[in-house]
Amino acid sequence: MFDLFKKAQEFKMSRRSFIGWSSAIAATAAIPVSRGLVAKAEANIGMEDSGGEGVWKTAACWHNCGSRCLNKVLVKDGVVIRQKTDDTHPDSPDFPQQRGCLRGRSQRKQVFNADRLKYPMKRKNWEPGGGKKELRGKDQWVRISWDEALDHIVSETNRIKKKYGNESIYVSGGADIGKVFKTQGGCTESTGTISWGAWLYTYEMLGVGEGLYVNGINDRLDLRNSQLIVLWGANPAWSTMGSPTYNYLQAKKAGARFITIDPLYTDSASVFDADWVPIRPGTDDALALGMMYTLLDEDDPATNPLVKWDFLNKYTIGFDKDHMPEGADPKDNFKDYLLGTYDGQPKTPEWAAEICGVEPSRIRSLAREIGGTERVALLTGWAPARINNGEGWVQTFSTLGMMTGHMGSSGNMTGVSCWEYAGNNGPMLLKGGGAGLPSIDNPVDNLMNENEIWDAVLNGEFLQKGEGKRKVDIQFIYHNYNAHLQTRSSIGRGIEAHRKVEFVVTNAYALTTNAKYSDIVLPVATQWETEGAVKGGNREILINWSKIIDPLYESKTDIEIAKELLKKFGTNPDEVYPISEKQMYFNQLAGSEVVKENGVDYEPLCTITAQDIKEWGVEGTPQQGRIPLKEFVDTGIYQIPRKPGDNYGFIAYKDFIDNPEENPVSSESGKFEIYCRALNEASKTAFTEIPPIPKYMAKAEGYESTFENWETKKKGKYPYQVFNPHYLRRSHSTFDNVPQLREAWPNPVYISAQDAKKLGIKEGETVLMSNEHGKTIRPAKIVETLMPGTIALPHGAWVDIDEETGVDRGGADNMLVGFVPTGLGTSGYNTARCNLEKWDGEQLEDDAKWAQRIIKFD
Ligand SMILES: Nc1nc2c(c(=O)[nH]1)N[C@H]1C(S)=C(S)[C@@H](COP(=O)(O)OP(=O)(O)OC[C@H]3O[C@@H](n4cnc5c(=O)[nH]c(N)nc54)[C@H](O)[C@@H]3O)O[C@H]1N2
Ligand SMILES: Nc1nc2c(c(=O)[nH]1)N[C@H]1C(S)=C(S)[C@@H](COP(=O)(O)OP(=O)(O)OC[C@H]3O[C@@H](n4cnc5c(=O)[nH]c(N)nc54)[C@H](O)[C@@H]3O)O[C@H]1N2
Ligand code: SF4
Ligand SMILES: [Mo]
Repeated sequence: MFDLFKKAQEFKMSRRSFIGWSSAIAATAAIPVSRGLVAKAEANIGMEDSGGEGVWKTAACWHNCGSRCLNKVLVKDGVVIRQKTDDTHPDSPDFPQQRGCLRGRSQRKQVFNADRLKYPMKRKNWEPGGGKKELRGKDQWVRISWDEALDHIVSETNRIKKKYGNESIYVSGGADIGKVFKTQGGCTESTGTISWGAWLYTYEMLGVGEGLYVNGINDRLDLRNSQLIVLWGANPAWSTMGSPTYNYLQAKKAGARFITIDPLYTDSASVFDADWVPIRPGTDDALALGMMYTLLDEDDPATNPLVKWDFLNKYTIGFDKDHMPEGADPKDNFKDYLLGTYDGQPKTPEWAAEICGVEPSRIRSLAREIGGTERVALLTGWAPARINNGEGWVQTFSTLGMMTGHMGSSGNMTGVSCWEYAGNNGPMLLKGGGAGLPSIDNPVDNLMNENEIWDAVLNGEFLQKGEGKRKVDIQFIYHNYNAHLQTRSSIGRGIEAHRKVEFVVTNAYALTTNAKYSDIVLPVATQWETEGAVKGGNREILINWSKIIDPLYESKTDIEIAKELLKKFGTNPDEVYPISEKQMYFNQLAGSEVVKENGVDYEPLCTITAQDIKEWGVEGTPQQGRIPLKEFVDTGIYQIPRKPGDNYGFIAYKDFIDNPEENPVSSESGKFEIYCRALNEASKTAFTEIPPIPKYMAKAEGYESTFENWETKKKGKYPYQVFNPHYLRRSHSTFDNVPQLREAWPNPVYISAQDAKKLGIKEGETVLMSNEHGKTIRPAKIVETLMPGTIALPHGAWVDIDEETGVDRGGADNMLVGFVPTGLGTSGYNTARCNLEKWDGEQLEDDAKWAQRIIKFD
């Protein structure tokens, strides 16, 4: 997953001051964990808490934040008194420290938050069969014992299974609870394209993406060889904390120029002093087509070589009628589509401008810059693909890289730069070991697409991939280790679905949205309260965190809960967990590997002695590795120092480019497919048809749908486009309940100064965003740095619905995102539209001042 950022251009914000600012937020008083709230702190193996100075231990920062950093806590007398980040070695561009962000440094505020759930509880008006189901989300809570809670879960499971079958149990988030239900006859599960948007289901067929996780770009040191870096819908300064922003700055220092193509002038654009090309969400394919038309139009191999014909001819199929796959209609080639030979519409910059909002002259100059520069990094985040009908974006973006030949050589790359791989791709140089648990099959094969889950619950059918519609009658929802009601489309439909079924259970450590709408809630321990684990991040690091404290209050770890449930079901927990949690942790350490200096082979990371095994009290075999086990556990990180010219560099697609016959890509033809038969074919049994070549398509609930009449440009009921940048105060919904983070990063909705003026909205005034899916309010942050006509509603705020009006005051993005399954089933989070107006009710105060969700029992 990731790393960090630094240094500004315009603001002259230095790395130190930026980090210093975020750490200032976290640097508050020690958390009182006495009063019986916290049991004793566990010493690291071999590191005793002397009770004197205390001991620094590596604490988990385990969230899906797109990064992974080193976070340390000072434990003294069983109390966590301070946090710090990576100071294990001096910081340098080649060997950067893995520094934590404001969220990681506030981790103890989350672990010891006053809103931690203390006991198992049930909804007051719940009874077997559901009781007053309509009260879900607004009922009172009653404290119950673990025994009672588990008995209810087991008896309801058995009742529901008997009446409706195992298919009627939907376990969201899988993990340990999924395993339990798989041993009890199975359960329905779900799947989706969530993070990746349209990349997930398409990359293999198109032959791009280098196995997706490697996403088709080069490693960070090679980035320094790019002359031009285009960040196309990517904002590492917000969505990949850790080192990526710092790494990009090294490329800048080496001479690279930056362009960002984004509805928002981002902090990344500011830090990199980028030229900003504002664009409407979900219209990037139109821009790319307008650019490709320009390339074709202006290309002259002798005087102005903009199109890399050799590249197209050797490595791709489908560009023109002479390079079509067998069986395809030659008229279906991409070049003739661009020129409008058969459809009568050349995809000129003027045509594109009307859709994407970028001036035709800028479209032309962008094409010339990208086509006319020798070494270019075309980098996109996943956001522009997290749209309805998103497949066309993957096709157009990739084709632009092929046409300009910016693939497969030093300084040239076209692919996804995002999450833990932002600006730094290539095989992992370190690999964590497995826990050593058996895998458990699910006897039920229902897999609901997450772009229709709540509709499936309400309507009783879903599309089983590759097969067709299937009936389903979900009567039990068990949420574990996810925030589905919050993070999947259509919270409104989700709440309806939760109030329809007979039983809802959630494991949670605070009253999250999932938990709030449940019948029974089980308090789960955080990762600070588990044995420890090894976790990868960017390709150069492996992190190893230890147990900090025993589970708080009556909470139990995920595995303990699963084992207790198995016992109650009459299944021997050893079938699923034949080894202890400590053994699982040890296995991860013992199985961890590090690349050898040749950059190809791997060796064990840890040297383990018979004495180590005895001290740990586990089963194992002594082994020779790179560093002593104790050193890895005490340091908490192993990081490979890099230097230019080392053996760890990576150039995406290089093998294919060097020898395409020997090293074909993953597509049917073995070449990059501009014409992709397989994609078109797969879409015929999915939601909507996808053309085999990149073609512009108006997106469901996209820009065109903001008009009542496209010809006359009369706006419709929902004239504003709304999209969801991933936001620094939280990792999705996680951390949103931490008051200190709320204070540091208020959660406004960003609207453009032009729209604010038109609507008479003033800074800080509460505004209402509404559409047929829901309504939500937020204070307005008026900025000059946003594409007019668009609204940036930060992703992941905890929904907080007024039951009278149905209006959410939390600013939850998925109040406005509906279920519009398109293409192969991509979640279309960034294609939504709504009305925007002044809110005539009470003005919102800062949510940092809101009461926390602290449960009081009668
Ligand atoms: N509108 C809109 N929606 C989006 C997106 C968007 O951009 N716009 N982005 C999408 C993306 S990219 C993603 S990845 C998804 C993320 O979707 P989710 O994975 O559902 O989101 P999180 O908030 O990370 O949920 C993690 C949950 O697990 C809980 N948890 C944490 N640790 C533990 C533990 O040890 N045990 C248990 N049992 N629970 C734990 C946390 O409290 C939290 O409730 O959201 C997607 N949703
Ligand atoms: N702070 C924070 N960081 C995170 C996360 C988080 O919740 N919080 N989540 C992590 C996860 S799981 C993931 S998957 C990644 C996601 O990483 P990304 O998908 O890269 O992140 P986003 O913030 O959604 O979008 C990146 C940029 O794209 C822009 N954008 C949005 N829609 C469009 C569009 O249609 N066209 C163009 N050109 N630009 C667009 C946004 O304004 C934003 O500046 O982030 C990770 N990082
Ligand atoms: S939340 Fe993510 S980016 Fe922040 S410190 Fe933790 S691992 Fe690093
Ligand atoms: Mo994600």
